[in-house]
Amino acid sequence: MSEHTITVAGVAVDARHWIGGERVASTQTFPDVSPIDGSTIGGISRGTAMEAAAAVAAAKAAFPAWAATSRAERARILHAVADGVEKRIDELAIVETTDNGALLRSHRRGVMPRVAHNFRFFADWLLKLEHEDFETRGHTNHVSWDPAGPSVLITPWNAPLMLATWKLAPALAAGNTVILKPAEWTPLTASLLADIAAEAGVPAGVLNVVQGYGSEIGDALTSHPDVRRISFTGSVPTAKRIAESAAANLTPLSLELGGKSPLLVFADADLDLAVDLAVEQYDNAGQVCLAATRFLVEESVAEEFTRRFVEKASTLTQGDPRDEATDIGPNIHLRQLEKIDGFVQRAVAAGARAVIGGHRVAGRYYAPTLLTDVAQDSEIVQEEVFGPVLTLQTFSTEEEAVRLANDTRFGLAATVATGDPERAERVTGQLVAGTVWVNCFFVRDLRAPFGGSRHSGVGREGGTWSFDFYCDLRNTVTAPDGWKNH
Ligand code: TXE
Repeated sequence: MSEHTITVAGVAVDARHWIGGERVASTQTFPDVSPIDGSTIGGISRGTAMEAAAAVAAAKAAFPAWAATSRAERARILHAVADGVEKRIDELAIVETTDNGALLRSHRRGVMPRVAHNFRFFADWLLKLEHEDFETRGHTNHVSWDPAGPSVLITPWNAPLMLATWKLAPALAAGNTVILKPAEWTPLTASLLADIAAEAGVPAGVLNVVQGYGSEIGDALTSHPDVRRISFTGSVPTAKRIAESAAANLTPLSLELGGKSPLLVFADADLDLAVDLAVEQYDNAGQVCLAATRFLVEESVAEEFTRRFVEKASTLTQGDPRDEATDIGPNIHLRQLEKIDGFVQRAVAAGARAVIGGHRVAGRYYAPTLLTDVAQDSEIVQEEVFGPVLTLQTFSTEEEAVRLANDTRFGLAATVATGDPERAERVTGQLVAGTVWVNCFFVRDLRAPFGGSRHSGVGREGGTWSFDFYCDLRNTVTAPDGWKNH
């Protein structure tokens, strides 16, 4: 333990950066605040351009050896990281909950086991990564995946370790070295992961973690000429700033951004299922990029759907995310709460009706809200709120449902509830969305592509698509009997 150790629910977390296999402190710190009660957890090293440069230099120095490490050895080390995560699931879960306010029971049973799985999945996928050879007039075209180099990963606070490891696992598997910058609201689990990775045998400089405000350390990372890839999950305005900064070096970008996804409920749907899917949208206090926040319900069942939704939503328990019985925890910080409430109050002033909620509750919580009487072109229908605020509109034809569903600048996901397989096929084929769920929600196989269109992002993550991004693909063409001519 050092003076830089923060103890969170009995777990020791180092508040410094992790650069080149060493803990590095900045001269200044920033406060890390728990959304559960607003208490200060501790002071975290506040990185600047200096630490950014040091981390990129460490990643650059470590790259040749890691890239040359055999696939089998890289996979073995990543499985060891997964083992380390599994051993510390309870610690990671309580630290993450204290830091971001999401449910402890979800972190324990769902999220942290999936964090371990992310490492196992990409380690195993690496070993299977192959492409068929192409023949052209007797010449062989052989495709290979060469690691691209130091990669900057910038991640948000709503699912910190989960989203970081979606990027980290394939980047490391591919043979890249990494500089991970977690959100300033949730710095802790990335620091624990640095410890776990070091114990698992990830060499010094292969994984670097830097902490700080995006506005202070971000540009130095994203504009650095030695950075070969940038992967970002966060907001649209920040994505645009990063794209501008990366343009100086034409650094390839992967951008996973927000959404305003629809849930289409047709009259032929199993209404109980549709209501279950709808209530699920309050998960993580609505701070989920994929959330289906716009309910589009066929007119003839709208009243019944609303009645059952209100009945079910009123059974949700809001409170301390560490309690087993809690369904909805706090929102991340006061600024976010003010932002959420601003959206709701402006919508109400414009004529919306709060069927439930529509106001803050004590502390950092927002009452689960459903708004009706909202216009398609209104702010509340067009903009991502990132809180427990849902809207309901009705439609009378399938064409109208599709038109409303596609009528935002986003294209991340869509959910369709229908009992008619032909309708499902027709409708899903017309939706602009990277993921479309039919009579289900949030299920995803890591082999499948994940990402959004339009302002929801650029590129796809998952399976081979992740390796395509983190690698420079090379085609080696060999002449027939090429060796005889030399
Ligand atoms: O995001 P930011 P914020 C949406 C959601 C939310 C809004 C604002 O609507 O209300 O964004 O959240 C880093 N260079 N989503 O302000 O700023 C920052 O430090 C480099 C949706 O927290 O995008 C953090 O690590 N990095 C989303 C990360 O970017 C910079 C999840 C995300 O922060 C930077 C989160 C810069 N100039 C928010 N400025 C999703 N897609 O799930 C900031 N950062």
